[in-house]
Amino acid sequence: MYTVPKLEDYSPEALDRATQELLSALEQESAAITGAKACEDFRNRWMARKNGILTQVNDTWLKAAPGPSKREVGQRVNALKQKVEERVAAVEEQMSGSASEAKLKAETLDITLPGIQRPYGVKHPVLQVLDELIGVFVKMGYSVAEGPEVESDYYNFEALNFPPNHPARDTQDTLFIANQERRPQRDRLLLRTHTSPVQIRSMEQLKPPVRVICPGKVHRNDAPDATHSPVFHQIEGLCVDTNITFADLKGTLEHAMKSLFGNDVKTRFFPSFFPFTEPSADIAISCPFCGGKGCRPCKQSGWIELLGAGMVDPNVFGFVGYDPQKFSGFAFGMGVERLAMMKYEVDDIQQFFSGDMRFLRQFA
Ligand code: FA5
Repeated sequence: MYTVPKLEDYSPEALDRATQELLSALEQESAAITGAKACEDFRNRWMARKNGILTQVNDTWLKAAPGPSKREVGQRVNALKQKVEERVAAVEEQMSGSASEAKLKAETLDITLPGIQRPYGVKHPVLQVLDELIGVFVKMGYSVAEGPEVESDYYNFEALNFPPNHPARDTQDTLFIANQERRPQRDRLLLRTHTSPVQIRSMEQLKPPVRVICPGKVHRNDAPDATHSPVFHQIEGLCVDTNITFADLKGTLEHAMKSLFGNDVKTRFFPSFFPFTEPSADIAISCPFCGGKGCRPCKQSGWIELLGAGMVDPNVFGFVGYDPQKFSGFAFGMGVERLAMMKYEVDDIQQFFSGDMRFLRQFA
């Protein structure tokens, strides 16, 4: 490794030799530098104020030079200083250049690679029908109301004119929340069996005229089969005003069914029973699969039952403080999955809950 020699001879030839030796050492050392640390060491070795090679040259060559040679030695030392500084700067620049090149290489982004495809989500077919039906009723001036899924016995049954122990309760068996034996029966909580309790909650809050639809999830102790599910959705409708008649109910439901299934669809009203409507009806539409000729989904009858409806029973008005002499109204409750089955020609209700992507993709 190069060390600065003491000069005995200050002749121009001797100075030339010493300078040349120093410069070739500078050249050799700078060529061997590979990393940032070596680059820093190189700078310190040559340029550190304390004991760097330039400082040593200053001390051993210039300061020790006899008077007559001082001028020339000074000029040479200055020229050397400039060369060393230039070399160190060049090495440093080269290092930072190759560092940023390496950084660029490491961070290269290949924009020709195919991107990650994230498929769009779509609304579940049951929600699609639900929203479509809400749109139909909103256009007729109805507003949307919602109620709790965990409901009290009072709203789910009692205020809808199902007295305790009435046999009509058996058709809507459900899950009751545990450990409520100490509570009065009307306060006991259960999973609602229909959206009809929202009728009561709406009438408690609003004065007639009332036009609301109430979409939501309901629960029943029904064994799953092709048309039954223990959890399903309903849309309830309620209209209360002066002079509302059964003809209004028929016209409203016919319009809704035609909006959903097209103008050719026919509706048919069968007498039925619900404790909270009088008279009551079950409503069927002509089978959209066979056009009414008879097929498996309509059990060869040509008709498919979709909803229950009727004129609001005056006893129900009694529970919410409406005057039955002054007001009348109709109500209906539809099974949304059954509507979706008809609309999309799905022959098994369980498909909606299967989560099978092959089934669901058809509605995208
Ligand atoms: C009722 O739930 C009444 N609350 C409807 C009503 C409202 C009548 C207002 C009068 C006035 P029902 O139990 O029939 O009625 O059920 C209504 C509809 O829900 C049925 O026509 C059917 O489309 C659907 N539905 C009933 N049970 C199930 C089930 N387990 N799975 C899927 N859909 C069902």
